Amino acid sequence: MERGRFITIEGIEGVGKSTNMAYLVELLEARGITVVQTREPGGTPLAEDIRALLLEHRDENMCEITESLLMFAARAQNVANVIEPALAAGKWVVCDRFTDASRAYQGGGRGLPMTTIEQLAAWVHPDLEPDLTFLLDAPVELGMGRAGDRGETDRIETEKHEFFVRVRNTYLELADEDPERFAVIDASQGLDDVKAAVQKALNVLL
Ligand code: Z5A
Repeated sequence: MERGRFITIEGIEGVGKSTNMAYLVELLEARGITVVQTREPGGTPLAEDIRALLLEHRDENMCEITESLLMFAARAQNVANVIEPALAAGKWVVCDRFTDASRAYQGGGRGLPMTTIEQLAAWVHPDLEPDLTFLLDAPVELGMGRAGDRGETDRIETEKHEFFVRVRNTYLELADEDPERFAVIDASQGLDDVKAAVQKALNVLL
C-alpha cells in the first residue's frame, strides 16, 4: 500500500489554522482522499491530558525544559498512535501544528538551543517530516486580535508581544530555509483569498 502524505499547519495564534485546516480537509476529501485530522499538543487521550497540563494556569512556573519535553512527550504519543498508523494505512494526515511549533515557540520564543530541539525531534520522529507545511503568516497584533475575540487566554497566550514576534520571525526563517516544504500564506488577507492560496499550494502537492 502506498504511504499517505503528511501535511501540517503552522503559525502564531489566531492566524486561521483551525479554519483553514477544515477547508484543507474538505478539499482533500472532495478528491476521494481519506484524511485523519489531529493536532498538537494533543491528538490522543493521553496527549490531550498533556496539552491540558501545558496550557493551564498554575502558581508554579513551568520551566522551558519541562515545556519542551512535554510538547515532545505529547508528540511521541500522537506520532506512535495516530500519525504513523494512518500514514502506513495509506491515509493522509493533516496536523494542526507539529515540530516546527517547537522550533518557533521553544526555540525562537523561549530561546532553547535549536540543537536540543533537533535532538528531540530525531529521537521522537526519526523518519517523519511533513510533506507540506502551510505557514499562515500575519502580524502578531492581527492574530492576537482575532484570537482575543474568543475571550479566555491560556498559559502560553499570556506571553508578551515580543515573544510572539520572535515566534513569528522564527517561523519565517524556517520557511526561508526550506522553501520546498513550506507554503507561506499571507493570513492577513480576507478568508476567501487565504483559502484560494491554500488551494493553490495544495494543488502543487497533488
Ligand atoms: N505550542 C508550542 O509552544 N510548542 C509546540 O510544539 C506546539 C504548540 C505543538 C496551543 O496551540 C499552544 O501550544 C500554542 C502554541 C503552543 N500557544 N500559543 N499561543 P493551538 O494551536 O491550540 O492554539 P492557537 O495557536 O492559540 O490556535 P488558535 O488561537 O485556535 O488560532 P487559529 O487556529 O490559528 O485560528 P482560528 O481559530 O482558525 O481563527 C481565529 C479567528 O479568526 C476565528 O474567529 C476565525 O473565524 C477568524 N479568521 C480566521 N481567518 C480569518 C481571515 N482570513 N480573516 C478574518 N477572520 C479570520
